Amino acid sequence: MATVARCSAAALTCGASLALLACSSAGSPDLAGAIVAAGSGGVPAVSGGSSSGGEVSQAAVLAGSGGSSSQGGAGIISQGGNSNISQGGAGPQTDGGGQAGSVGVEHLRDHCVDGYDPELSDSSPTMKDGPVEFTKSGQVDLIVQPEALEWMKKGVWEQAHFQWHNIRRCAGGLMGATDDPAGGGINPCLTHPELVPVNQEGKGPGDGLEFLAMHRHMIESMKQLWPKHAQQFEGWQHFPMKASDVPPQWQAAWSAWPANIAEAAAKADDPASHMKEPGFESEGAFGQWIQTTTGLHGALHFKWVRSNNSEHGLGNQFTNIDNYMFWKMHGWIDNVWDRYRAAQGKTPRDQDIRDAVLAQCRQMDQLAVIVKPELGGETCTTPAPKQSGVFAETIRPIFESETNKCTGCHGPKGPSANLTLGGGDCVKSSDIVAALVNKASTKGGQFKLVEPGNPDKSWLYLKVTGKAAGVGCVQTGSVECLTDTMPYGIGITLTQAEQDALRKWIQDGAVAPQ
Ligand SMILES: [Cu+2]
Repeated sequence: MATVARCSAAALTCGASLALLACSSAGSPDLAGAIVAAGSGGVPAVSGGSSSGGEVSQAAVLAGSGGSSSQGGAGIISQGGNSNISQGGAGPQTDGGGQAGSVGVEHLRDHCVDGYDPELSDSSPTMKDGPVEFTKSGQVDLIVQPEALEWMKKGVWEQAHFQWHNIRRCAGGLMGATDDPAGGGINPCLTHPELVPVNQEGKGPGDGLEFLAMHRHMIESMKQLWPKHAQQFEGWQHFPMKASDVPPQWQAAWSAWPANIAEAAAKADDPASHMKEPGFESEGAFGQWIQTTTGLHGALHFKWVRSNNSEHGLGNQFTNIDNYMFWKMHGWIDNVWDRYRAAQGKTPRDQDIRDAVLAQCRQMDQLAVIVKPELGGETCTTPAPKQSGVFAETIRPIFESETNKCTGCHGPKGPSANLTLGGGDCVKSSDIVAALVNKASTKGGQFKLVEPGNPDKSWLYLKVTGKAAGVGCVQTGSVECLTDTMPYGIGITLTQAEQDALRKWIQDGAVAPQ
């Protein structure tokens, strides 16, 4: 569990820096009404460019999960009023915007801590419950409502979710990491090694717990955004064992589970009776047991795959969160996790789990910003006061220069290594310095980020001058050594004069700006 604790601590640091940002909904596109042009049926134009045809219609009847959708009305998913996508509107790190009456009102909100406000569409009469039928190649698949789909696409949740799994495959594993364009076309294994978890997929209870916590974060978020339509994201209470447990569209394809899956599922449904068995040693072990050891997770994904309609399919790793059954099956995993905790006398709201979920929220946000940098863009409306002094006038511009681009990754939102070096008017220079001076590095062993008077022991200086590998960095506590030169994968970009300026500022005491 050491890794999880470390992860949480790092996440809280990041949270502190995020909380400094004043987010305003003024710049956010109004999601209400932007999403669905409801009306006659037809071929959807799904935003995000992933659709290549296929028909979307509201599913008529639900089964196995309660509730019923309204009839008929097919919807056309469109880009609608989301004209200002570069503002990042509903991105994972803003609060989604669009609250009535709050336009222009500044507020601080950290969705990983405070949760999301409901979307306006939650109260809209056009928003429906239950699944939407997506038909292609004569095969019907079930997806979430267009309002939810649109929100996820704007925040690049499909890619962020994929990347969350991807960085757990950097060292190989079932699938192997990829920079497939469908997943955002990035490979954080190479570009953001600081995000690569020690716990690789299936390699232990640490990964098992992160797996549970990450999907809980996603489920909780969707329920916060659409509390009146939360049923859509509600998991099965019990593992579906017969055709009538699943929506009608899937009943004809029903077949019995393999014996080993049925047996494991029955155990998972009743963890209290199996607490002494292998796989039940800890929550993380339980998560791993569900995700990999027993094959339960994979069997659930595979069960609702259509052979010629993978566009939003449960077998499509890039888009599977679009699928209605994704939320049913992951919701079931989430439910049995709570049952496991209850068997230990714990509750879903205990601090350890809140921390674990928070850490995964942060990580998914960071990945989303890497996929779509605009999401990390400027959203504050109150610029920080202008400051003077060597740091503000000479050093910070080095980090923000078009050549060095340090703040492209170490910006105000979701910064790499939780380190913000500037990046826009809303970042206060003295805050940057405060987060550097005498502060421990996250991947620099025994070194501080900046040790006043001592540039040769200042990790920031060592990293940008290519000297980090030669100074005897040793893992200190949980702080490993990542000695690559920054910018990562490029090598030294600071000119000699810039390096000298940074050196002198540190030598002179790393004085904070006024
Ligand atoms: Cu997943």
